[in-house]
Amino acid sequence: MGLNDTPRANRIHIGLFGCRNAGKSSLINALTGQNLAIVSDTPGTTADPVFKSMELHPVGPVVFIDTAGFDDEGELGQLRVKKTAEIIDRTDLAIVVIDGTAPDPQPESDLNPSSGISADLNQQWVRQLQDRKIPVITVINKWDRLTEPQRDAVMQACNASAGCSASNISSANAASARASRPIPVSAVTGEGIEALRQAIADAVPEDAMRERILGDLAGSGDLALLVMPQDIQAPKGRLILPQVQTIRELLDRRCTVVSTTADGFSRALDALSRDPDLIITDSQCFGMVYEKKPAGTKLTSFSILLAAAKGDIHVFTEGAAAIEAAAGSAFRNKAAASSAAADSATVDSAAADSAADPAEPELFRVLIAEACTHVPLNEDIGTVKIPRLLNKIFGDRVRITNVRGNDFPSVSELKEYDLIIHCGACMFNRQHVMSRIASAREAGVPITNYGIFLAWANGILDKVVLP
Ligand SMILES: Nc1nc2c(ncn2[C@@H]2O[C@H](COP(=O)(O)OP(=O)(O)OP(=O)(O)O)[C@@H](O)[C@H]2O)c(=O)[nH]1
Ligand SMILES: [Mg+2]
Repeated sequence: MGLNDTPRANRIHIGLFGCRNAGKSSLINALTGQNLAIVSDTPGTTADPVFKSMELHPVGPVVFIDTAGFDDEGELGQLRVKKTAEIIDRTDLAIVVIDGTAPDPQPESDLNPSSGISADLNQQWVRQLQDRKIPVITVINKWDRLTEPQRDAVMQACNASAGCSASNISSANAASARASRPIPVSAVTGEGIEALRQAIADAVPEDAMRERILGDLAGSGDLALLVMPQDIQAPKGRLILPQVQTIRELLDRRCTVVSTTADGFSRALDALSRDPDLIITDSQCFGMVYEKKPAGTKLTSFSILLAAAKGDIHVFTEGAAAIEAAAGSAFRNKAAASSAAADSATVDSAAADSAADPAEPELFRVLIAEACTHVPLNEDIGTVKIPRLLNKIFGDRVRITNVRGNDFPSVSELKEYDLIIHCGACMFNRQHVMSRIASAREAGVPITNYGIFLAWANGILDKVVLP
């Protein structure tokens, strides 16, 4: 990725689903005007999901996800279908591609070489996607190969089948009506591709890209002080993405932006001729910044901003409240008192011991999920700092499991946990995090994230502003 490129996590994720040979890869090539995806008449050409980032006029930065056919067979085929199904979790908008030359069961028709199996599958997938509240556009491909009467028959069959209507398109009514009809296209001649592009623009969910990170927290003329992280996870020579995005948005809003590190915080305050309107801090020095900040200055953290942009801030704060309930306020206060010590290497085992309360449940099982797949660092938040804080709160009653990247337990496996703590997910798109939140809710397990947990553990969650 070049320095000026939109990161993948900030792009609308458009998943293409359909049977093998329906023309999914050809359609991506037609939409992008480039030969990006491998096309062949051998069914099963696309094996693993393939991501293609591009600027799609008039939508903006998108990433197309080309998938293996959902009718794939055999042991390997089933594994490929599983991979395709996993893509649903991160799909903001789905295109279901139907092969117009093998569309719908019509036993008498010569249009039906595939005996209707794929039509049922198409409907199943459309329904599955719609159940997940994902807007679906249905496309009838290979239109160029059909005669006029065949076109009418295929269109009728598709309209008649409930699976062919994209009823959950959330845009304006006219756009909805337009999008609810299957769109005939030819990936080979380009017919219908412009109409498909427009349908995509109409169907993109409004909250797929919560461009505004700051909500109502900052306005024109405000003075914002940013307290940047200084830990070893910061990449050498650059800033991490949430900070870059925050600075950009503050500048777009005509704010004055001043940056400091934690150890320069007091010096930065002294250097200003007035109190800042807003301080955005690295969550790891929350406590110190809260203590020292001017009374009238609003305080929030990068992680809280990201949690709101990349998930559901209210669910996350409820998740923190669930720890409160499990731990009791006495533990919370203990954690707050020892928050400064949380960064030091020594665990106060006396405090941990005294935190054990026979009235509390035996074990508190916590899943810590990290989006990044980087090798854990010495002072890693997910594997060192948060476990240390949990030990302070729950003593040896806490059981912690760490997962990374795409390894996230199924709903039934999630039931094994009392709490999920997710990272800020700067590498994921919002839909991906929302899918995990939905799984957690289905399993009945509270979910929170790093920033909200740290704010809670430091006892100041109720003292920060939420976007
Ligand atoms: N005539 C015609 N042929 C098409 C069209 N779209 C795709 N094809 C052909 O159909 C075959 C399959 O196309 P692909 O794009 O590889 O299909 P796919 O859905 O990606 O297939 P898998 O990767 O195997 O799942 C190729 O031979 C394409 O040239 C179309 O609109 N018209
Ligand atoms: Mg393909």
